[in-house]
Amino acid sequence: MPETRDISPETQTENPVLSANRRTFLKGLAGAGAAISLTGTLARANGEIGFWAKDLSNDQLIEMYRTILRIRWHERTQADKMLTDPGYRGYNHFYAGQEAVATGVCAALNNKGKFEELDVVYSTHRPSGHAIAKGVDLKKMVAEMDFRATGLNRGYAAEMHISDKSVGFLGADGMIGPGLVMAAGSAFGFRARGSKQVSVVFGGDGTYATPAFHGTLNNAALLKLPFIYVLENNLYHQYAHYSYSCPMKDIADAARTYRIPGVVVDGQDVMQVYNAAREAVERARAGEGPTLIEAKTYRYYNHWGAPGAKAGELGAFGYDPLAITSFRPEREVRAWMTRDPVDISRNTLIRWGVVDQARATAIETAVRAEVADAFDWASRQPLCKPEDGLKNVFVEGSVPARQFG
Ligand SMILES: Cc1ncc(C[n+]2csc(CCOP(=O)(O)OP(=O)(O)O)c2C)c(N)n1
Ligand SMILES: [Mg+2]
Repeated sequence: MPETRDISPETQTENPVLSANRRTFLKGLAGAGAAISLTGTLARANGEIGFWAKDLSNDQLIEMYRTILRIRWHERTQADKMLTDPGYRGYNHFYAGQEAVATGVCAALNNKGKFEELDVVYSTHRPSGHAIAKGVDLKKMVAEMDFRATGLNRGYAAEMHISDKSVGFLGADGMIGPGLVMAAGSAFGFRARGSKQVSVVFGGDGTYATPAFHGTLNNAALLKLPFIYVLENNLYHQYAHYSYSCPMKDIADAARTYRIPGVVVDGQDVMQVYNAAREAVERARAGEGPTLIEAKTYRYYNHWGAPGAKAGELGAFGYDPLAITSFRPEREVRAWMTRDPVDISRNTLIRWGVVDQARATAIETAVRAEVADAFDWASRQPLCKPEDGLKNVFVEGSVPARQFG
């Protein structure tokens, strides 16, 4: 059964396993060859989650830290642009605060190689973090969000429809729910072809009350599809708390209905997310069927755009006359910000002896420069032309009907 625990920042304690010095911990494990118990941190319906992060190389661990930073600085830079640059057309549903979820999940996937071998990710209306973690070209994504003709999707997609087949990022989706159905369709295709690929879909707490959630999990369970649903529970859908649409504290409990593993994970801790995702991926590749992962997390900005935010500062707070920012208490936002995914991942790497403070700072400086470069490059790209609006939308000529079978 999925573990139930209070994950509010006030009661959150650090994972005792991850808090231990990594080297000492690994030494202690040597020869034991035992399954590692993360009692009190993670559990799934039919057993404990493996501590997969211990197998990652220093380079892989640092790359996860870089990804978290890349997402964070993308969000901060774009929010500042929206607040200060009247000529900037871009917008976003900001992902800051949730970076460890996309990063930990995508680190467990195959993101490079031939399309027929890639694991695929379907995203939401809040896609920038998922896209960056899956490996899309940052410059082109930044250009796309500003409607540039050389953007990832030639400026046709902007934020809510970005996609990049070359890395298996099959697209953002403005609708709440249907992403699950499409992702399960890919998973069905993989199973039918005998491929080892895995299909992952991200979604929010707002999807629980949709028919797509229940229909998809039911069918994915019945058909044992290589399908993973990563539900990012950031407590709110738009401006309503999730308790308005879900009777359970842990949405992962729903997995019990469909007899699949339901995992609750601390979405602020990339190692925990990675462990849970890796376990689900192993299960899916082995033909054992789907997993529901519920990552408890929080977004620092508001539902959409940057109301309540100030340039140069992280997050959005306070009261505004349109009541867009006042749906959640400022102290709740600040409490969650004390468990910041950037800090948690940096501190873990330092504790494990993977980097020291100076190296961590140098990595962050380099990522900030990379993000600044991407925005600079994008700002010099040609804009879409209105007359091109209907190009690449309709197929010209006739398309022969084709029978599958
Ligand atoms: C089918 C559908 N209904 C309503 C909306 C409007 N809408 C956009 S985002 C959103 C809330 C989504 O909340 P959640 O799933 O928790 O994701 P979050 O925004 O918190 O990341 C709603 C209701 C929509 N896009 N699609
Ligand atoms: Mg939500």
